[in-house]
Amino acid sequence: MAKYNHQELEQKWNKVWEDTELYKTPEKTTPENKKYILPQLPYPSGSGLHMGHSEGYTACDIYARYQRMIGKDVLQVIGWDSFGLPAENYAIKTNVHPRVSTENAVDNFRSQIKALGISVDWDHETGSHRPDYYKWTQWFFKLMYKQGLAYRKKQAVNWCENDKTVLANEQVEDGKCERCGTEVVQKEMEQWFFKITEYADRLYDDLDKVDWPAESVKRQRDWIGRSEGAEVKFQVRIPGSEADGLDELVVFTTRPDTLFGATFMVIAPEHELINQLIDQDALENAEEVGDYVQKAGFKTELERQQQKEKTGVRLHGVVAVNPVNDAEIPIFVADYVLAGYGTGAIMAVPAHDERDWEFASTYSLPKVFVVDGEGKTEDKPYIAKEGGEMINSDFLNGKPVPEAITAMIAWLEEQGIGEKKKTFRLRDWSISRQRFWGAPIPIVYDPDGNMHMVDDELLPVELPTDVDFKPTGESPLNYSKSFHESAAKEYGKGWRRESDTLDTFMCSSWYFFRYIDPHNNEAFASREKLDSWMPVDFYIGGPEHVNGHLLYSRFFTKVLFDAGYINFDEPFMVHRHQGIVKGPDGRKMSKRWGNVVNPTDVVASYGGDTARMYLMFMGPLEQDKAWNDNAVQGVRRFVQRVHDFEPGADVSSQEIKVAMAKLNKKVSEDVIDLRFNTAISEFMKVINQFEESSDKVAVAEWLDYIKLLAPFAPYVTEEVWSKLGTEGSVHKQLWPDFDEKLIQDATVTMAVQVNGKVRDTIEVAPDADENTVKDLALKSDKIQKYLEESEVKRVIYVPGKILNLIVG
Ligand code: ANZ
Repeated sequence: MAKYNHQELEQKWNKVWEDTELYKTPEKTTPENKKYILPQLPYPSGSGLHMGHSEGYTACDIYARYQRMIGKDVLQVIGWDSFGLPAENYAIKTNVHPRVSTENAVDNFRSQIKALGISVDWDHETGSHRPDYYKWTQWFFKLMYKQGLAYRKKQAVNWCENDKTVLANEQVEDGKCERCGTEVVQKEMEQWFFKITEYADRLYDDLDKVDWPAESVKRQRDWIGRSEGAEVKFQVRIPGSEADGLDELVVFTTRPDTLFGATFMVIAPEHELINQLIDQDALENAEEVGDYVQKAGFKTELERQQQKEKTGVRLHGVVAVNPVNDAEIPIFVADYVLAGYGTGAIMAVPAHDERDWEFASTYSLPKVFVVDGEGKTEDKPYIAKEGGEMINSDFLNGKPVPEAITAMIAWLEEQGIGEKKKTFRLRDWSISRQRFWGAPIPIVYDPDGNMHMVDDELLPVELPTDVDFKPTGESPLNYSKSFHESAAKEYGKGWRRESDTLDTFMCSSWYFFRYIDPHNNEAFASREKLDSWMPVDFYIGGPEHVNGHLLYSRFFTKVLFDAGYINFDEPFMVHRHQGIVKGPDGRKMSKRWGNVVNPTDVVASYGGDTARMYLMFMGPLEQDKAWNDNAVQGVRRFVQRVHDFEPGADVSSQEIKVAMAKLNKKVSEDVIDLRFNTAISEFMKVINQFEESSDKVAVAEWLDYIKLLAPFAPYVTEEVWSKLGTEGSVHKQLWPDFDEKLIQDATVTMAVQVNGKVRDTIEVAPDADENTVKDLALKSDKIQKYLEESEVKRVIYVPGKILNLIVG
């Protein structure tokens, strides 16, 4: 027997598979038979594939290979999220142009992925930094614009001083840049935005349509942050004046039921009322207010939310009128109210809100309880909603809170001073970046500064080469001569291009559409292919993308749906996460701890089969787990044993047939549920049994074993398959069937009842007939005790479950 040499063996099969185009996607498919299976696209970094990638790709690949073997048409693709900050930062550090370093990284990634035996169709590969890809990224920008969903606005945006760029809210973690950890500051800048907020309601509701981890659905919903309540108008006036008042103050509240308890108002420092009152000369302490507003401007939103002490300044000279009781109540400006949420103004109900309570305590303002219920005391705010009942609230008195909310909204609407309202935490998505390594925004400006979309025939607007890509805070493209000259050539003298580039999250919001038709030059993908392959059936990726990429992709899909390009409005029907692979010391793999295990080294020393199987054997896919070198060697020995095993019987023994049927059932179920670790233990158990009695194992059963193992260990199974003189590739075989009867347990324990009460249990065959079971039951002394003087009148029998003797 040939010695197991993983290097030779794996290289050989990689070449054969490539030459025979083994993983080519079927030309045509049907909605019932298609399986679009996708691992999240990687960012090709200079340091190569890491364990997280390898884990996700392997899991996806096992699933895909299984689907092929049960006869599905599988599309599995990997491409590159190859624009963006990391490539640029790497380029800045090493002084290699991002175009060069990115292509190198891509080549490296591709060969590393191939060495893991991942069965993707490389004809479908694409990368977001390639002009034939970003032509369509630019087309999507235009689509957003045409749909009224792209706009330019001067706004305070998140700014990272280190990376010298704007960041989306999703790219800020705890007030810091997610890439480099620098404290993010707010900066007023003209930016491009997508109106993702217009889709907030649908993005929230349609999560009902998908099969994602419950925790991720919740996190995305929390991020969208839908709040249901009411907007209420308060009149603002000079105290005691009869006139209708100066202005109106509109607040958003989730608790309109507590209106009778609103004893003061608070507005955000940025609220427009302040300037209006100053203009109208109505503010008595304009200077003091101005100072406070200025100071608040130095704080980040996070600081404002987290600060313990509530500060504020009363607006002297004006009051607000509570519409339910005409009470004149003071108005404060305070920075615990945020400008960007709701209306930037609140009615404060100190008796039932923590922050308002603290503020009222500091400024000695009245606290009026309007909800009563269990646990209410006078020395702290009473927060309960469920179970509370209204007091001190006129027409609401005695009503439970939910009913009071509805009644109050009805009253406000009747009076024309308020309405039911939903508010969202989600903000519009800022998509322009002052960086080089991204897709140019397809906009030109005429000599008068008016903006025009670049015509479709002139796409892509290509990234120029005559640019110093180092960041300065201004867009590097501003200084490219060729970039702007090409606009003048196309449109006329004095025309210039937009110099900002697009956020890379825009590139990755639609890549799964491109994968199905990556070489199409007429459309981002043909309608025919969209209709037959989309949506993605199975998507694997990291949980860190829930509030960014996954939300943006859903948004893009809905926009395409609304514009009539596709007939579905959710991109990823089933989504699963992989956990984190930690270092052997249990810490996160990092250069800093010197605990990085490189997948490529594992492939070199042990082989792709071992790397794959060990990654899956470590534990449940979605859990975090630590690397263990000894266990890798154990898996490697298993692969070797598969390679070396020789069946010795003409016909397998019954025992072996039963073991195989059980293995088949277990593996088939585990693959679907992604419980690869338990499937692998079962393979190990069965090979032990085989080795102990190889003279009882026939080639037929052994080949079934090999087929079942093929998705996990594609190389060694192909080798064994070819050695046993069978035709074609093991990866083209159909998943073996098994006989259910073989694995039914020989007997089941059945309860025997007398008049409905369990009196004994007996062991019977699961499909035994009624008479056999009854005779057996009647032999039991325990049962006889209850039958003494009576006879069996009727028998209720559910095979495998119960026997009930009705006596009387
Ligand atoms: C009166 C009230 C009474 C409130 C009560 C709460 C409890 P969520 O659920 O997070 O949406 N609020 C509204 N706009 C705000 C802003 N810009 N900055 C800070 N706070 C703001 O919270 C909605 C509640 O947060 C609103 O309901 C409002 O306070 C406050 F017993 O109004 B409430």
